[in-house]
Amino acid sequence: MKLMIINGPNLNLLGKREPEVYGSTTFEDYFAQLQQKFPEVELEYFQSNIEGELIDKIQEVGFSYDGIVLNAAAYTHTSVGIGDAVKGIETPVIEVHISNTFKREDFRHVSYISSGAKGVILGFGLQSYDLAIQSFL
Ligand code: CA2
Repeated sequence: MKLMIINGPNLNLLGKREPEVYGSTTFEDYFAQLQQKFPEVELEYFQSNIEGELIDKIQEVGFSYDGIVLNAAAYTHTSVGIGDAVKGIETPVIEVHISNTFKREDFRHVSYISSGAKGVILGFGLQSYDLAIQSFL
């Protein structure tokens, strides 16, 4: 089972800024915990602040990996390009969000990813990623 976690813009700041919204754990530390928790899964992680790089990665893994766990962050609410990429690949995508975007500003209630995703998990903190991985097992 080969899964790729893809994180979008500013998620490299996790654990370093706004801990009241996003918690105080860095994604690198959390990723190490996930690798320990799911030793049977070949788990990889990619983060970029650049829309085109996220699309390139989705296309690169989207015909060979068993699953993608995608937090497109702010691009979730703006990017037709990432939404199209998710629809254009074969690998199933689970959309995840750390926060419950429906409890937040109206612009976060729109997702260009959800209609192409296999499922959506949001609002469980970093555990949203854990739940998304479990959904593939
Ligand atoms: O809740 C989520 O996972 C989001 O995808 C996070 C995005 C936000 O734009 C989405 O609406 C919901 C923001 C990620 C920014 O992460 C930061 C982490 C620490 C400090 C500052 C930003």
